[in-house]
Amino acid sequence: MQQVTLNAPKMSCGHCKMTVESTGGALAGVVSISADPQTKAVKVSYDESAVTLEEIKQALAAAGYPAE
Ligand SMILES: [Cu+2]
Repeated sequence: MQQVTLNAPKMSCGHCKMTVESTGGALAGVVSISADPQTKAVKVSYDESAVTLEEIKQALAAAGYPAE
């Protein structure tokens, strides 16, 4: 299990939070995802044998929230 905190500066409200969390949560291998539009932090726990950090970042970017 890997745990990372990404920074997604385009999040600004609760709707952004829901979009980020549902996008990340839809990926196989993502165990938990918690986004905070105030701090712009996205905490992700994932199974590195099922999904890569790059795939998570790509999915978030495709949803409009690039994260590093
Ligand atoms: Cu928003």
